[in-house]
Amino acid sequence: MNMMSAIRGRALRGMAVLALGASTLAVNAAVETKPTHYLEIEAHDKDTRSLVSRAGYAIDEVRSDRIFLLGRLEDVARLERLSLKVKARPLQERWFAMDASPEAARYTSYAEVAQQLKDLEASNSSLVTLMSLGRSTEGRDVPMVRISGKSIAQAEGEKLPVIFYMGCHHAREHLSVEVPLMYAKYLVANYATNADIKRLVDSREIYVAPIINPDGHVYDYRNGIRGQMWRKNRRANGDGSYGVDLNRNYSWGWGTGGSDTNTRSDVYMGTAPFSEAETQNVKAFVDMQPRMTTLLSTHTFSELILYPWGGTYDKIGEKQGNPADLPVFEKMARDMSAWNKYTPQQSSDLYIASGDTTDWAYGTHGIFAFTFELSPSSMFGGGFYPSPAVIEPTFNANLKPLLYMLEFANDPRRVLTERIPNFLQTPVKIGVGIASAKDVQF
Ligand code: 0X9
Ligand code: ZN
Repeated sequence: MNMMSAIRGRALRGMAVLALGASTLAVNAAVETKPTHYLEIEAHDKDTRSLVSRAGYAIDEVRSDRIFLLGRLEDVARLERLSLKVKARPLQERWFAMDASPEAARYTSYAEVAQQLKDLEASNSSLVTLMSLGRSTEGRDVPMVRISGKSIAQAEGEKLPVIFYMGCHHAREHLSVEVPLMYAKYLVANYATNADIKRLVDSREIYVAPIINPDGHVYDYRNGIRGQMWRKNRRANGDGSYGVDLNRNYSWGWGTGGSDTNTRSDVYMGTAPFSEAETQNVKAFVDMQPRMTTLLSTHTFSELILYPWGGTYDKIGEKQGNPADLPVFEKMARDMSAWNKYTPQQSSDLYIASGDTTDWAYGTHGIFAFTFELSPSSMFGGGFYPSPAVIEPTFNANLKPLLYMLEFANDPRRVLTERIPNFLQTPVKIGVGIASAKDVQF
């Protein structure tokens, strides 16, 4: 199938055909090993952090002298056997709270995301096409919008650059849904009145898929009550356990460290690279987009801008990749950090983790692929379920970084030689206010 017909084949007109999955609140009967404690581990360097990630733990928080992760009391002894110093704190109820009130902002459910993207298409059909990236393990569609002033045929004829924004590989990372969702709406809402947005939307093909892992999101999402603290997808592993870590299931360096063969681990890598429907969806789409130059996968939390490699300490170009790309990644990450004040770094400086989205996208396709770990900076500041009051400021802080990626998507190497254009140097009007006070002038 050629690319155009493949994309057309995936375009879905109307929510009647967007499968929302059978029972959205079904809870599986099998016993899950839920975390009970937040473990604090003394760790002064990346080797110590990688010792922990290689032992099959998802590290949730990194500080200069310690790390934190969700675990259970039995993990304390296990980690101590690796000669680590560990403290365990019982999880606090407030760390699970998905606050909501009728008046205040609240997190968006899967069905609402699908509906809002459908509405976006309905009221802006010349710019927006609702599609499905594919089906999830439990049969839900993965909603995605294509945003462009040009048709697919025109975009192909003009060889427009393609950029892909994805959210929610990890179920409990709800802010990672909100930012790409608000961004899609922002681009459409500002097209008619903002000449720079019009220029970019007319000269790029933009794809936004806010929930790559719908089953996990539905399982985790609770409006106004306790979330489930769930990370993985909802694959039944066949032994009573559920879930594969989608950010360990991509093929580049799959299974070479920082992921686990134990099905109960939060970083379970799956039975094979791309064993999961959700990562297959991303692969099938990206593989047929030769003009895709840039990609962002939003996650939470920690306030970081990460770039490859994550599966090895080697720098880009040292053994794999093009050495000329390293300064481009570094400059992009640094430029973007001026707006959101996040820390720019190579993924593996955090800890080794193999099989993530960005290593695959860059390694296989040369795509300038970034992971943003959005707010907050710590579990103690709200962790995976910060107050929904942070949704808007988090979007505001990240709007310019997202627009910057879009600006340079036609040739990311331009960041080395060209100034950041004026429209990114002044506050961006977002319709509901002015960009964050964190905003800086270059
Ligand atoms: O561990 C992950 O998958 C990401 N962090 S999260 O807390 N959202 O789970 C970070 C991935 C960055 N990649 C590597 N460190 N390799
Ligand atoms: Zn994540």
